[in-house]
Amino acid sequence: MKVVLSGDHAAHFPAGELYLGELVRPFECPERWDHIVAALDAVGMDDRLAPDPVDLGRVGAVHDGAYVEFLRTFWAEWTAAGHTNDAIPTMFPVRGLRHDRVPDDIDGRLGYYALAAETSITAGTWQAAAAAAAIAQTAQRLLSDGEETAFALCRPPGHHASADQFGGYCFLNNAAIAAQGCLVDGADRVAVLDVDFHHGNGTQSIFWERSDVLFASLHGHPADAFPYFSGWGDETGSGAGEGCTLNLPMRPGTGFDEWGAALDLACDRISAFGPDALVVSLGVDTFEADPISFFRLATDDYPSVGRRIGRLGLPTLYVMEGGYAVAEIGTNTVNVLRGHLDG
Ligand code: 6XA
Ligand code: ZN
Repeated sequence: MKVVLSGDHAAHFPAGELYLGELVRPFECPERWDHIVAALDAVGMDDRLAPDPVDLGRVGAVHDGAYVEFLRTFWAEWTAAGHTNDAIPTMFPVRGLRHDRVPDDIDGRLGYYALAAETSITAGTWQAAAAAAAIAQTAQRLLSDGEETAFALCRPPGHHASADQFGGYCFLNNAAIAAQGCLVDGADRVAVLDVDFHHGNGTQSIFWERSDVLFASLHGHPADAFPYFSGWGDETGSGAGEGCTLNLPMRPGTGFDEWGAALDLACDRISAFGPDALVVSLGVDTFEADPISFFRLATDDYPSVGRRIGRLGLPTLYVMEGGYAVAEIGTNTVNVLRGHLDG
């Protein structure tokens, strides 16, 4: 399996994450990447390549152009306004407020384009986010050119980013960019399987009305877990996309028996959809020792995750999302990939 990766990820490491009323060291930290690379090394998965430059035209097929421009120019505008510290959004266009006016003020625009306040923006955020999107694009092209599998080692992750909002550690939706790229490069239908602990609200919203992309997600129930305001089972898509969204939320303490059964259900739905390619939003924050999540998957469960996904027999692109048990993130991630390859 080819692995696409870039050292540019390290440019994104804000000083703090707003977490339960405190500024803490971000859970989404650069060492996550180091541990994954070390685990790939340990099993000899060394077929690696750097991404081609990001294709912003294609990014614009899933993101709002003004939002991408906001991300690209944010740090210059923020510092021009006299700020030297990282930026944290504090005011949002919530219930009862207008969504149709984009503020001029940079702090106002920060809130307009944000869905949550835990995700700080720092000097290198755009460099890293653009590189992550480029990684997804390059890995997608490998798949479209005939590779059976590929791993896009993206950081920062992407699945919470909607067409025009960042948050949940995400800026550009790497998985959605890849899924859309598959369609542009010849696929008629693509499935996105999101096995990260958190609901991929951004991916869901991007493809909500689309019949050419199936979005299936296993995640912590939104009554109990971030992002709280999407991911219920009754969210099934709308318009042409009605029935093309499948949400399987699960409660605190869910272990592999129940989670694996939900995965099988999602895989059955994917088979029935008949896609030409599969994009997997691969988070391993389902792990029992994850510091911010509440499922109970064990390291030894992850090969079975990859095996079950591999049994679909589809060209499959794994796109890295979350996972914050840093010491184990590499082994857990590689276990999924190896499970897929070993069948
Ligand atoms: C904020 C939690 C953000 C979760 C990000 C994540 N308190 N998404 O892992 O998959
Ligand atoms: Zn997650």
